[in-house]
Amino acid sequence: MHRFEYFPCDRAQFVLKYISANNNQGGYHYINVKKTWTEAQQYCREKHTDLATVSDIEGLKRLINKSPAMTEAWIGLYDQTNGIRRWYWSLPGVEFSENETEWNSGEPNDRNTENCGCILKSLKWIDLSCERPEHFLCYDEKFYLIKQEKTWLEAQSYCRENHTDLPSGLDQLQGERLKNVLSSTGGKYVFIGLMRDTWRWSDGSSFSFRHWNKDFDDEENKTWEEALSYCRHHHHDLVTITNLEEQRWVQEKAKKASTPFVWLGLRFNCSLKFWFWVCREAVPHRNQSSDGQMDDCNVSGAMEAGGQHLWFQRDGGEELNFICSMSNYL
Ligand SMILES: [Ca+2]
Repeated sequence: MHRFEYFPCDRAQFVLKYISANNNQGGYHYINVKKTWTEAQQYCREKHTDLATVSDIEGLKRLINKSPAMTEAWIGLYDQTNGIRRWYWSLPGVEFSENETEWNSGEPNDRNTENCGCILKSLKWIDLSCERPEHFLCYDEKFYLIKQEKTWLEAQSYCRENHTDLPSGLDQLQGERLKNVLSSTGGKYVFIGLMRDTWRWSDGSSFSFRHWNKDFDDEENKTWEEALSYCRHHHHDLVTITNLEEQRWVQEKAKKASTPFVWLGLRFNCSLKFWFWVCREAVPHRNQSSDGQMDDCNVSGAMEAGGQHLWFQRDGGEELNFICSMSNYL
């Protein structure tokens, strides 16, 4: 039963659960307690080994099987605050080595942040923006040149679903066979399994395994007002929910969010003290309510990405994923 209600923000703080790994047994232990990431890390280090490290897709499956009740849970992956980036190969088990690289001259030059790698016909590598859609190579014993433009993350998913992975390591990325495959690129850049990021595992292991949700990315995090404006510009509006069918549609989308909540087109009028759904015909404007009174609060409604997908009151300045409605009926 999906109740239409909201809770104050302080009840929504710790919706995440966490998993700790026992490295001796190579297993995972699902802890059904709500804590912040730092508290969870401390707990795991005291009572087990550390927060869970996931080294490959098989490990991910074991982790998920071990915690059937889980909707979302902390793992040991964290973004370093000082942001030192490090190169990785996409294929689990292949370690990146500075001594085994084939950078083109002047590369990697990191122009406007270039965290992914491409290969040229000459078999030399360049760094390139991960968001820039390019053709790409997949590998499983042989090469597959995929002439579809995808971002690096999309390319990685494609290769993992259809082959093994993006080609990784100098051993794979050399030889006449590769040269022959690349001869038909028409001079386009081709993504390979090279990426760098600032993420690290809590237990210090250097696994390159990442499994980011690609339906939402950082660029999709917006304040409520930015989200409203984005949806109105690119789609129809921020999503509204007026019946159970719409709730179900939105909660399926929300499950894929990278933030714990997703913005809905739900707004609170602070001076008149009521919630309302925004619609294009009645444009709400913060700081000015319908009777002209100043309205200095910035409170909007968001659905929790996991759990029962209840709605919560959130500060509109928070940067969250959001869901746009595509047409008039949603
Ligand atoms: Ca470059």
